[in-house]
Amino acid sequence: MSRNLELFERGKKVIPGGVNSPVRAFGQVGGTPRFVARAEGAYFWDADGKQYLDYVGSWGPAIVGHAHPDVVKAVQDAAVGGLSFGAPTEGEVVIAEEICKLLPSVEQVRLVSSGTEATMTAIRLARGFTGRDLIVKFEGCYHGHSDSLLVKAGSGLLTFGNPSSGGVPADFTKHTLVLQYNDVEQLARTFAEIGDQIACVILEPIAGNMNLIQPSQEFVQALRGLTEKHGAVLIYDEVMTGFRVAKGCAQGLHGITPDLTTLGKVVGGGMPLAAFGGRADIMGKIAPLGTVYQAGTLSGNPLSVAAGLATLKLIQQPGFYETLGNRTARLAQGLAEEAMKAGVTLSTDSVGGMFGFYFSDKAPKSYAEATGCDIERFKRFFHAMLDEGIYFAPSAYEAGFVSIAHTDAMIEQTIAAAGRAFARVAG
Ligand code: KE4
Repeated sequence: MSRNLELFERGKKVIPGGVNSPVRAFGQVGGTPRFVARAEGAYFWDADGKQYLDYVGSWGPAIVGHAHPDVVKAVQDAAVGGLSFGAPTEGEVVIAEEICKLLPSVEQVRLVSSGTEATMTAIRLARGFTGRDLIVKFEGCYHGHSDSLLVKAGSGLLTFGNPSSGGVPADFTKHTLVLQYNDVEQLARTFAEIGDQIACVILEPIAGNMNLIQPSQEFVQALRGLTEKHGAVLIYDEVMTGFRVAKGCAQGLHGITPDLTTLGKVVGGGMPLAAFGGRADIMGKIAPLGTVYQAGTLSGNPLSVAAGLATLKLIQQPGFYETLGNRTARLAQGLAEEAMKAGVTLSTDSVGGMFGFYFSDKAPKSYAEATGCDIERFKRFFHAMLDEGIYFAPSAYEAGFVSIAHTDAMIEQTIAAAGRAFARVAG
């Protein structure tokens, strides 16, 4: 029996589903999850010692490659000085200054330990700042697992959310409006009708949780204009896109100044560090200054801050994003070329170090289009690539991630492997 299977069977006895986050269980693709024994650069080795080229990278954090010597040393050096104090440290000031330097829209920032905490608090802050209850999200966007965000579109014009998870009372989602990504007309109609009741709109500025879906410039411009006009707080949830798609994040690519931004993943370099920040007048409402409460035992802990600072230094090296973006674009192009050769219908897209591929004739622009892709063929392709030693996200509704450690040769090796995999799934 493979060690992966043995560990999975053992794990399921003591951990629900054998995993500590649902997507890791291979539920959509079937088969046995690969238990990572160790990772370095672009690779990880599973419990059976098999090597994989990793295009998940911990769902985004590993942008400089796994176990980068600078990041590991920074964490080791921090660890010998103590792991957590529950008291302020110099490093927290330094990384807050760094984030504010990199993101002009962020005048003040608060560190937390997960993206869920960051978005949950950003929404509470927007509600506290505006005195309004209603929030808006978009179908197919994921912002972590806080109750008011676990909603699916309701029926009817103003699609107030229905809980998408067990254990979430309807009362907890009745103030959450779910609109369609990239639907400018619905957005305008909604704001015309109830814009002055809306506390905030939270957006994945480049969606990565219904596969990669880019917004139209018209959509992001309309969203910024309408929120400004109606006094609603615009929250750019850049937990995934932050320092992933560009040094200036998605807001830099869009030329949009959001009121609040949430960060995670890359900003912590793989350690538990996330953040929310933005306009000083809004951030001034958070405790201990204001009445909006938020707290965290491990917020800003020295090891996460050390990993984050080391990572933020590495991504600012000259040419980092040009190289990363070119390699990612080459991967997307190569996948499309190989699929065409095999007669398989495939579209691809990429932004910075993030990519998506879709078994459909065009890149989806909405949740409905994303769910219309050929999932069965995706599953077969996923496993064919796993056989080739290439690890893509185990879900058709996730984006892929390239690190700076993925060399041109590795990208070409992946494209060649995809050619063989497409041939297996054609027809
Ligand atoms: P965490 O609580 O998982 O740190 O962050 C939640 C979150 C918030 N906002 C966005 C845009 C996110 O993508 C996420 C988490 N992303 C998923 C990837 N689809 C994490 C992977 C998982 O759930 O295991």
